[in-house]
Amino acid sequence: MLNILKNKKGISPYVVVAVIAVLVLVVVVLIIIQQPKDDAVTPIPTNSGQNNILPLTTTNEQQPFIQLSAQSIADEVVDVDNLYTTQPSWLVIYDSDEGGAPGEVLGNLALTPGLFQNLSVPISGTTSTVLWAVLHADEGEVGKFEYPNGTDLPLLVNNQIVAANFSTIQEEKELISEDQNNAVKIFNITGVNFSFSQPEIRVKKGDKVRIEFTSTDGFHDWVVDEFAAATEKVNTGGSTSVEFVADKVGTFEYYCSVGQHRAMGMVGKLIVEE
Ligand SMILES: [Cu+2]
Repeated sequence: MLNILKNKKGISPYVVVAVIAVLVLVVVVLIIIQQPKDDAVTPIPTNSGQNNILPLTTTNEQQPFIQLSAQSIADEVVDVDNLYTTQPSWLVIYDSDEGGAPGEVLGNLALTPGLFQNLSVPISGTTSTVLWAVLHADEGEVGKFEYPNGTDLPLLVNNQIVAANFSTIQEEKELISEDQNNAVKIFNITGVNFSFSQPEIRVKKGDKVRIEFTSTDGFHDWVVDEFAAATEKVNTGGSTSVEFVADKVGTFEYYCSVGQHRAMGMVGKLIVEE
């Protein structure tokens, strides 16, 4: 054995044996580390589209509960983070009524007893900013939602319904278009003796407008009376700017207020469209 291990360079066979022993030890230690611990938490499966049921081991003493987060309901689905129930049940999603309490039923999902994570409940569309999730009993014919006419009433625990409300988040699309509406429309206009580089500019009602004005020849400014907007007067090479909200529809004259420049034709049209 030792003769086989002995290599041509004459390294001591004892060194070779020691190295092999160390390697074996390292492998054994690695295998031990890889062993799952008995007390490790069983991971909750999170595959979407499936309602995941966990065995009722540690939660038998627990009361039913519902946990959900603020979410978009643009896809007409309510996602429930965690839910626990002790009997055949319905998870019922309610719109909120005028007083903010559960109102119209928007959707439901049948549940067996158990602890669930990442439930998805299809609902009909609503524009409400607050919705409710309420646990109902599944009595009578199991799997048939017998409510409000029937037996499947809200589950009572200590004389209280098991419910959670949550906020709905506006669609991203709407938020983006709002941002666009709030964006500043910038126009670069230059002035010379005696005209502006742009005879007209067009914006939409409600637009925030910024005029970046530069004089390339002479002493000028840019003024529109109807929006009380006026830049400073600047000399050749100077730049200035003014910002205003075009909150009126119509055609308005902008002009240079220096001397007789307006009368000499240093004007333009600001057109605000609906
Ligand atoms: Cu001028």
